[in-house]
Amino acid sequence: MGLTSLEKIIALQRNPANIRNLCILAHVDHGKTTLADCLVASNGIISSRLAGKLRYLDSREDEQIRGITMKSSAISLHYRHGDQEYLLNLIDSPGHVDFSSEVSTAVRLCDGAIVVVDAVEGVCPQTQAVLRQAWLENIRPVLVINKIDRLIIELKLTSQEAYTHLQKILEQVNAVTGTLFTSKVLEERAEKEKEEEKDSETSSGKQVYDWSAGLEEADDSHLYFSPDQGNVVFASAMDGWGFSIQQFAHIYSQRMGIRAEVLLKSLWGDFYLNAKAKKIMRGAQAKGKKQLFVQLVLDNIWSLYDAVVTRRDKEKVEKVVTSLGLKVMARDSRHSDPKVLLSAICSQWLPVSQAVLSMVCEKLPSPLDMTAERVEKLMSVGARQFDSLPKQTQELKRAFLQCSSGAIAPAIIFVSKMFAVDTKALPQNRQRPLTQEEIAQRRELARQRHANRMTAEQTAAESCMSQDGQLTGHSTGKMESLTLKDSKPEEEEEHKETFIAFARVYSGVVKKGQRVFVLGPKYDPTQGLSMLPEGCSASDCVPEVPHLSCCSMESLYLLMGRELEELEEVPAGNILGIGGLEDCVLKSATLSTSPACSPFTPLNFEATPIVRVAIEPKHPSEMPKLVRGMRLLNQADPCAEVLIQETGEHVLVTAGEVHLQRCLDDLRDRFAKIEISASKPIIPFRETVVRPPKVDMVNEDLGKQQKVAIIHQVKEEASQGRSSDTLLVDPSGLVTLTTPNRLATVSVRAIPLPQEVTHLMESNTELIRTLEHLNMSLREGKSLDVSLRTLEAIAGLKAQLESLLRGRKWRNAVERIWSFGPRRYGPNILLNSVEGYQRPSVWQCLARGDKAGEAGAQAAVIRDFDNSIASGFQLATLSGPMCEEPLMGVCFSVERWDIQSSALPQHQDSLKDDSISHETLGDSVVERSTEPSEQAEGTAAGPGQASRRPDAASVDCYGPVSGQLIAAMKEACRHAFQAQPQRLMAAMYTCEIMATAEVLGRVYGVLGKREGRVLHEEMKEGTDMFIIKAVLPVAESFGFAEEIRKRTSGLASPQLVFSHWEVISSDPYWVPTTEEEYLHFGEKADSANQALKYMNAVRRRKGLYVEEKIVEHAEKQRTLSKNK
Ligand SMILES: Nc1nc2c(ncn2[C@@H]2O[C@H](COP(=O)(O)OP(=O)(O)OP(=O)(O)O)[C@@H](O)[C@H]2O)c(=O)[nH]1
Ligand SMILES: [Mg+2]
Repeated sequence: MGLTSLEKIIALQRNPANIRNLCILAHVDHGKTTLADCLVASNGIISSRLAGKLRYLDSREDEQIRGITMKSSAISLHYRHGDQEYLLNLIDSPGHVDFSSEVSTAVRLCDGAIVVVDAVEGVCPQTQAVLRQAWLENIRPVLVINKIDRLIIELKLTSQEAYTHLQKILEQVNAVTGTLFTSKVLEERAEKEKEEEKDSETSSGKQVYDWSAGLEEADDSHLYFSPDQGNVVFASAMDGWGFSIQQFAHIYSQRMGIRAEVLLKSLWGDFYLNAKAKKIMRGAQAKGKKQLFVQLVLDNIWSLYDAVVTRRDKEKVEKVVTSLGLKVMARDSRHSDPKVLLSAICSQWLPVSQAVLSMVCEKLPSPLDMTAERVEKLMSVGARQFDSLPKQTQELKRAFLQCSSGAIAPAIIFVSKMFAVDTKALPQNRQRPLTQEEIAQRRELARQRHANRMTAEQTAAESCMSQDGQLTGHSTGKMESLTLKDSKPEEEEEHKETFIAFARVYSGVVKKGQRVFVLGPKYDPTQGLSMLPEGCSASDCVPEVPHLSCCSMESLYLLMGRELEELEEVPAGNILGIGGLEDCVLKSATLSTSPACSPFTPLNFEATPIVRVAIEPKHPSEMPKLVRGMRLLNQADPCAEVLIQETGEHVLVTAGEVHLQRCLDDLRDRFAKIEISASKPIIPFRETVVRPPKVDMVNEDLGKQQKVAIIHQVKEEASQGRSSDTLLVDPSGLVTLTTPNRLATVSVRAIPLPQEVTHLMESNTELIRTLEHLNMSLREGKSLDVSLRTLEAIAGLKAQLESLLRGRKWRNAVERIWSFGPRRYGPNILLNSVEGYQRPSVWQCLARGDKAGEAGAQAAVIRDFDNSIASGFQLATLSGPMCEEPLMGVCFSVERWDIQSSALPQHQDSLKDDSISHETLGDSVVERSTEPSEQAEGTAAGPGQASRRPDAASVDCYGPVSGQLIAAMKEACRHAFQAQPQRLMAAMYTCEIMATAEVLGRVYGVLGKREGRVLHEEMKEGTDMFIIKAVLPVAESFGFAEEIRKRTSGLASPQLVFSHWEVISSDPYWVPTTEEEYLHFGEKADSANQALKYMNAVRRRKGLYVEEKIVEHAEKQRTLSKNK
């Protein structure tokens, strides 16, 4: 526990005004964990000599080996600032993109953040990402510019250059904040204007909007980082020093007799000291003078480094040490590494922990300062707005703001992740130091045991002597076997992992053993309140409410880095660990004693899990262990996904290569504890069609004959599989397919969607899903409960689609959209181009009032056949004909759809089976048999007819027609797809690589080899580093980071982030027609067809047919005669 006792921390927990919950955020390797070490050392938990080397919060073995943090971990520290004592709950987070979900879990529980920036590298992609995350969660950041020693030792900048450099870094960071702020102001303004517009819809008159007006009004000065605001610390965590300009202002105000406030304002900026006039003047740069910051601050540090590290000038060092009034131990000054002496001096002179922790106490908010805006954001889930929540729920806002630990305050807790610890490491199972009495007692017991054994041995020896000498061996053998047996259950015990919830109390006091409601993410307080008896609590026997369960918090812990301390109760405003929730919380949850509480908004995850591998145990019999292990892994990792595919494979989806490696290690060593084998990463592809290209692979003009050839191919394939008379392909690519029972015919055409449309649908999947839910409830005749905002968003999407789908081909297309797919929200469209077939639009929820009701009634009637077509489309888009991967960016337009008159006899057959119930429909059956032609003429589900025979239609859907229609629609889509030029789409990563000029060539080499494309390259100002931004196919990315690192001797290390899908330009079905083409692009040529290679790899993995030559070097067999 270090110097602070547990009692002290428990006492501090009760005073929320002096609590700071904060996390350390930065790009990878900018020194978060090193800084955390310095802060931890200030509490005596680790020795200050080891601070920066130990990386105490990286408690996993692989974190230590790889040197990167992989999970966020918390520690509680005590700090005395002025006359106040503070409790700091500090969370160290990982910087690697693969673990950005861990950052989200940390940020949610905090009120503030220390953003660390490397003084050499400046703002990096993850720096931007973490600033954005802090912004999205409304937490306040402070800045630490770290690794300033690198400017001195590595870059060898002068103090003046360093000042300019630091200024640039500040500008960069502020630019990111500025962008976030501006976008928010503009958004708010737009919203306000919209409301105003609505209010004054009738008041006519042209208005001119001044977009910048909002920006001018809004005060943003507190947002920016500036040393004179006191929210910036300059540091070198490794050498243990850090300062804010307050410290220097304080020192010099005494020494120079200038007021501290004046110094504070002028220490950072374009000011200089006029020694003669003893005045601080503006305009240092123009006059060529040294800025105050350089003269009074940086120069001191530079000369210290110069004396200690560069020149090793013993005398000067001694002079400095005595002038600063420090004490340096002899062993430090004699040490062969000058850095030891340096950190001994610096950590006394300008201890980094003091600078950082003072800033934290002064500048970061306490839990009491939580803003109403943040509370509303936390409490309003998805489309629901805070105002639309029930009144009791809205009242809870006060509880958040008060952060009260009173007896009546409802307990509100948020669990942001579950983490596993070894059961043996829990405090209740840990060996505690024994008291004197206990030691004496044990000694006595041991003595007795010893005496007993001695007597037993004596008697045994006596008996052995009388019989045979061998027997003794037998008896010890027996004992061994006994001890072996004894150790077995212990081993079992060892396997156990206990899950602890990483949580924060927002209101009330949580007590050990207390029962609370667990609110799932979909829990609706309105529903809960109406179903639960008033005033009921979690310990009562409550009726079943969807997404609500009860559980008790069996144990509470104080998180102390690698250790846990048991607590009896935790008041509001603190971060804690909760044991005993593993059965009711999967990854995150909201806990409360009040059922009125709404679940918190889900965490913002930046990373998309994309790398998937199939996993199986080395020994098939260990499958159950694997399944259990994967379940535990799923719970323990905020981002990893575990699924079982239809093929029966157990698949693990992770955010990247490093994350994958960690998950596999965890599975092997902790959760499953068996040997496992993982497949090669399964790379996702998408299939699409494109507009007929003008030139082919070898840049030759493509004539009409190519098109005909494609269609020919389709026909050929069709004739192999089925009788070709059910399939008709016309030269324009329209495919007409009849069901095998000849009852229905559909004609479908595949059209490539413009890229922007695909992008739009991709970025709006959530909205499309909501739209689909709305349509579903409309079809079921349920009432709508949507916020205005959602409706506006849907209308916006529709308008955007309309503006993108223009031209003759797309006339009125948006209105005619039938469905999205696959899974009803994917980036493909089914279009209703059937003449005379009216179906309710997917946008029907936008039409309010009576109209919607009418459409709903219609929809209920015709949904049966309509659904078959949509289902066929869903199936077709889920797995395409190229390699059974999902489709993307394809529009299927249904141009004709009829059900033949021959359907009728069949209908009657099926109807007869159930004659009694159908007698009641007498009318409609008669009508059918007397007017058989009607169905043949019209479309099956024309609204007119359907409304007349609602029940008959619903019977049909269970007959053979709908099933065959689904299959026929699916096949028709596949053929229509094949009738167009097909292409594969590859998932792409973007990566930003920083490299020095020397290794630039090698970086390009590796990128080129892996089909990467450089987007832009620029030189980072003030350094000799280049920043290269490139895109790289996911398929080529495995081992990329490793290769780059090796080839550049560790100077460049890229981070890959999934960005988008991209069409691979080569045609996988292209065949060479001339010898020359064969030589250049044939199977054995150097430039293999990339798309074909990918496609065949996927087909091979899925066990599909792959067209390839099996015999590679055929040679005619001949008898070699000896005499030749
Ligand atoms: N020169 C110098 N090196 C530093 C300083 N602080 C940290 N480092 C080094 O930078 C490397 C990364 O430090 P970490 O503290 O592990 O970085 P991190 O931000 O925690 O990295 P992740 O957790 O993986 O994102 C280590 O080798 C440190 O020794 C510093 O002030 N000066
Ligand atoms: Mg770290």
